[in-house]
Amino acid sequence: MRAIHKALALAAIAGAMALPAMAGDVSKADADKFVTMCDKDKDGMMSKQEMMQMVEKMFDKHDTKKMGKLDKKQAEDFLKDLLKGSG
Ligand SMILES: [Ca+2]
Repeated sequence: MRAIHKALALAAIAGAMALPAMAGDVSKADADKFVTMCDKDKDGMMSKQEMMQMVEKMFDKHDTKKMGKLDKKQAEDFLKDLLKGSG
């Protein structure tokens, strides 16, 4: 189940990055911000583990009913939050 959860989160990220309507133009600055946000060990790079931890934290923040899932509105806010780079 854990692996499926991570795969879904990865898919959400990939979708957020790929969807122009959601992401607009993902600029270098956006990428820099995203990497910096995820980069817990400050090596200047975003590992898969670092990204997943950040995504899980963000997911949990929007999973206000603690159901382990997001409805469409929550998912929208989740994606916006991810791309905004706050967390
Ligand atoms: Ca890192």
